[in-house]
Amino acid sequence: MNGVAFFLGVNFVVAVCFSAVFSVVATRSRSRRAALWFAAGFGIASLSALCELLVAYTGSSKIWALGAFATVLIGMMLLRVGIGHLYGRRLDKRIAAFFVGASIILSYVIYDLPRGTPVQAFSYQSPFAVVILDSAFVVLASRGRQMIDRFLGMLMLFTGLHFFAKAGLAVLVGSGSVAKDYIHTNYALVSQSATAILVVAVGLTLLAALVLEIMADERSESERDTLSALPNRRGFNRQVQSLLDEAPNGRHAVILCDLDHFKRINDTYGHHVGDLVIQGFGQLMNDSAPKRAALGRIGGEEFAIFLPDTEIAAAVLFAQALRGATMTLPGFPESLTVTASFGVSALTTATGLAEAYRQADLALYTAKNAGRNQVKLASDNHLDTADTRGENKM
Ligand code: GH3
Ligand code: MG
Ligand code: MG
Repeated sequence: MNGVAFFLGVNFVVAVCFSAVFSVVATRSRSRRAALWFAAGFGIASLSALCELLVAYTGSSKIWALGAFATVLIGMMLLRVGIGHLYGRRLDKRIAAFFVGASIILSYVIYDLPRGTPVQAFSYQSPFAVVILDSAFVVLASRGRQMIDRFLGMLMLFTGLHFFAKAGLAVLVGSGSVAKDYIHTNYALVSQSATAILVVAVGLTLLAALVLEIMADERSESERDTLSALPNRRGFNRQVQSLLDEAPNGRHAVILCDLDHFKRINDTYGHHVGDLVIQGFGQLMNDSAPKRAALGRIGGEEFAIFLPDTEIAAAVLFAQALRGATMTLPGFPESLTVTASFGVSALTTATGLAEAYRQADLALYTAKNAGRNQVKLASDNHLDTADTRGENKM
């Protein structure tokens, strides 16, 4: 078997495999449309390898040569559409269709030109370069790029430019005097093997971008409590850790909070109303907490708040405001007043996280014992016994 035919076979199988994998990924991905466009792109582009073989081994070279050109270009354009979905820059379908149509006509026109001239070689390769370079710019110009996106952008930039290098090489070493000869040239061997490598690299990188996105979504799902819409204990702990990593020597505050007599609410009004209270309290926490705070539902009716770079007095004021707002949670029968108890502690480098939680928990316990619906402050190793019940006392 001719070496080029071998690479064409490899390219065909690789492109079909990517098409299949992207179809499967589409069933799990938030970016389902992008994955489906990638599947379609690789599927169509895989046909070009078959067309190249038909150019060499059948009588009607011209039609198959045009087919090879068109399928690669359409496949690339479909990748560009998918990239537009993934990176938030949609492609105008009419412009895309016009560009592909015009490029196919151009390739038809240049087919009979002497092969290996600069005009022929660059006219042939430029449409591929334009589509891939445009994709590269969409990726590189997108916001919130991660490492994988930067890598993809640079890889596509390189891939786009390599088409110009191919054109230069075709001019230098020749790509066969007629299309039928192409498959027997050294140029074809280099060109097809470079394509094989770049197709695999781009395909794997796109796949990695989608898989990383799926993993991030799964993690965020596994760290969220669906009832309160707050992070669960795992999500809360992770957020606290990243806030601590940002400011390891800062002075932070921890607030633990527990809804009062919640069992009684369930028993009197039903479990459904209990659920609505948890939902309402979660919403209240979300609405009233500072942007940088970490919030969490860490147990059935237990919640935690981590306030980074916050003095303890400010944390107590915040807890006090939250306590007041809890009593006016909207949407419940008048006979039902929801209250909550709070324990507040300071976290410094000397305290450590575990100790800060322990102290906040002790303070919460004291608030419960002191009659509930109040905020208690832990300071150092003893609890500050100031009764912070009521709006103005603290
Ligand atoms: P205290 O003031 O001492 O905290 O009394 P409490 O009744 O709130 O505390 P207790 O620990 O005795 O009961 C908590 C109740 O919270 C028991 C449990 O059934 C209920 N609970 C836990 N998770 C949920 C939930 O997701 N929905 C509902 N409706 N109830 C829940
Ligand atoms: Mg409770
Ligand atoms: Mg409890």
